Amino acid sequence: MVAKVSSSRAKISVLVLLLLCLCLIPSCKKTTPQAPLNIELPKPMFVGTPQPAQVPNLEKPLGKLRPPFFAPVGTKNVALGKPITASDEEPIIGEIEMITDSDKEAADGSYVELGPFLQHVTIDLEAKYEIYAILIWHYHKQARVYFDIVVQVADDPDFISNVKTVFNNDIDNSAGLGVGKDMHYVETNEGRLIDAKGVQGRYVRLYSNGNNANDLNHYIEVEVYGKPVE
Ligand SMILES: [Ca+2]
Ligand SMILES: [Ca+2]
Repeated sequence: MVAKVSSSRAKISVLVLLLLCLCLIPSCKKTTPQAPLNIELPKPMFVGTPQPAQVPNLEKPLGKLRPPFFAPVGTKNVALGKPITASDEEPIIGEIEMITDSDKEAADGSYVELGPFLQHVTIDLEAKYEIYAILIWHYHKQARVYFDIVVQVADDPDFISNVKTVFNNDIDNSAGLGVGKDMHYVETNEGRLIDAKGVQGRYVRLYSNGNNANDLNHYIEVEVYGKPVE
């Protein structure tokens, strides 16, 4: 009997030791210090998030401000003032350069209007970065939903090498880049924050294919939060 008790005690001790080890292992891993991104928002043009009717697969509004987004300390907007090209080289309104000029206001004179149907813009970050977040403001004067939003990161301007898709809400593959699982969403002054999870690349490309109000494609600003690849 005594022997039995002590052997089960030994078993319990081993178990406790094992659990202790398991608990301690994660704290041994080197963790990168994180900080919330410092995102400056433009003035809101409407209250709440009106939900346009007849948009399939539409995300429900959060009903409150977006919570802070944490990324490694030192992560900043590396798209500011960087060169940008577009599938529509002669926008109907504005200049392509306005997409990375830091002006995010909704007013006329702050947005670029690209032609109808599928269009894309490509930002050259001029070096390879670890990308943690991509923020997009298409248009926020009215509550709108843009279609076929696909965001990709690559090593080359032709998007052949090391292409990674970080967002895709093209539910029927009409853009030909694959069926996307992300949801449609209403544009607000908060812009859309895409969690890019530290993906590496130099070029960022954003597609869209009109919106629920018209066939045209608008951009106010795109920010790419990253850190240089060490
Ligand atoms: Ca701008
Ligand atoms: Ca589509």
